Amino acid sequence: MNVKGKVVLSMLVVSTVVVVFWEYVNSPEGSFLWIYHMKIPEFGDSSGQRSWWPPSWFNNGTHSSQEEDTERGKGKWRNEDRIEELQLWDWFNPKNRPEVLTVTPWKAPIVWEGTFDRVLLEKHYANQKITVGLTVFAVGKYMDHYLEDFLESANRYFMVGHRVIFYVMVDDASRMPVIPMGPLHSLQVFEVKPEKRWQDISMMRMKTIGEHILSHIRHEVDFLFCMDVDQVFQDNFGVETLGQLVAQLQAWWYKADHDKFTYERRELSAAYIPFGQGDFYYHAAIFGGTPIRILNLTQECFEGILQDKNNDIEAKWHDESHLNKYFLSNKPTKILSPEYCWDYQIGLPSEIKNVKVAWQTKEYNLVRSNV
Ligand code: 5GW
Ligand code: MN
Repeated sequence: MNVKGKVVLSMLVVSTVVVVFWEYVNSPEGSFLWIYHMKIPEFGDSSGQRSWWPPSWFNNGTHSSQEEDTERGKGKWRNEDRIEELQLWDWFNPKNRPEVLTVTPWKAPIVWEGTFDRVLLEKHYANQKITVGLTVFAVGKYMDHYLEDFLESANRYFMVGHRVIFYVMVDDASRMPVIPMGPLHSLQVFEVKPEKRWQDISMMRMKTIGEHILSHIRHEVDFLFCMDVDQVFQDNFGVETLGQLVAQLQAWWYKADHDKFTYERRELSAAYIPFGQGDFYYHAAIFGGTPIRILNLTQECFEGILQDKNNDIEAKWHDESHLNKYFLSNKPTKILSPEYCWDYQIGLPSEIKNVKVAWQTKEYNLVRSNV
């Protein structure tokens, strides 16, 4: 090779190294994993949408995909590249809870009381001036029965000291209870069309959350949680729960054998998980992550729900079955212990040190008139 050739070759090598390094330092997870994620079909078309989304026969015309494509291209996602994450070992100490499983086989933390350094985490996220969103649906009698307790307690315990936006979806905004909000908290109320079948109320949350992320939530929050309304906060649900993709262990199943999990076991369903597979049984009452990851989750779950409807099958535990299927191939980057969503009907075993959210009693005879 002549001198000119050598110069060109070395310039190519140097620029490749610079580009790869730049991608590395700018990736939210500080690793090559993120680059890999960007290349898989999940986000690979860079449109943030799938061709089926939203299906024409379900589209109520709230947004145009063209417009969203351009906006995504401009990087208008509030969280994109903005939030720096701490190294796991700076804030997480699994050895403090030797009696429980604190790390998944894929090395994600399972957050139990005592495993995290709250002071350090608080300081870190306060510096980043984060905003956290929380979606909750209260349709029909669920509004009168649960919404006030849920929001009042969330106001007291959810992400205290950080900016919070509650996104409340109701069928009749005129019946919305008045709930005083803390100075950093705001409330946005949206009306949704009530579904006739209760299974559909629960499942259509996936579609509605996805639409709201696309049309506004992605500009407004860095992290988003989605919760059932039939529960109350009892202690701090803080920044230790934040992550790219966060799943909740179901209180009745965290000690059970995998093959006893109530996953969907019929092959015809999109939520099918064969025996011998599956990591944990996750609870659909709490999930969270960055808006872009939650968008993907809601879209994929809703796609599964639609596919099942076309095949005249409904998964055993509805949206929860599809969520469990999603987490099988999209591993959560953080898992919350059952202390974050506890059912006192179980009692209070010694490993449940501090209950952050408790299930409300299931008064189905009072609230499920539309069954
Ligand atoms: C109504 C009848 C049967 C099942 C669900 C409903 C229902 C659910 C409803 O009438 N209104 C409503 O807002 N929901 C939303 O879906 C609530 O946010 C509720 O927390 C969520 C899931 O339904 P859940 O809590 O009854 O389901 P499980 O799995 O906790 O029993
Ligand atoms: Mn519930």
